Amino acid sequence: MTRRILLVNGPNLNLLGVREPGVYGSDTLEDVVALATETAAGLGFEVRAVQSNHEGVLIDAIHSARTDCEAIVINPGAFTHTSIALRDALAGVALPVAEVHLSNVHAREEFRHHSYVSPIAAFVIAGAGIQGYEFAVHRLAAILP
Ligand code: CA2
Repeated sequence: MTRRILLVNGPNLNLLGVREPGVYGSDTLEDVVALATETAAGLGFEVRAVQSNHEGVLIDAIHSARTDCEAIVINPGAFTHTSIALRDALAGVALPVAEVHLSNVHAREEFRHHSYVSPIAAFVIAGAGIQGYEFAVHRLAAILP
């Protein structure tokens, strides 16, 4: 059976590498997906990648993972700090969730310090740049049965 991880990237992450390289680095979203995909392949997993600027699209993608994915890696972008709906969707599918942030959100503005997602995440990685996605895939593979 195919073992699969859902990789979710939220709003504005399509701009990675294109704008604000000082904050988010010069790697692109394509690089993020390639890194996660290659890391997962080495551990026997496929990656299904979705990026959207629309909350409902992200929620639908999370719901769709319920039946055919074993875990979720998510950078919810700014929805981290605002979206109870996204958190409810993640909690609802009952898969292990890795919350990843490129930047160290705790060293930034106060409004980035709170995450609606963290309490339901298996673990959180912040400030490791795109390597955080690689760490997340490794850790998920280690904790999955
Ligand atoms: O550090 C992260 O990964 C964040 O999830 C990124 C979000 C931010 O709202 C969170 O607080 C922390 C923003 C993603 C926007 O990405 C851009 C990339 C390039 C240019 C502009 C935005």
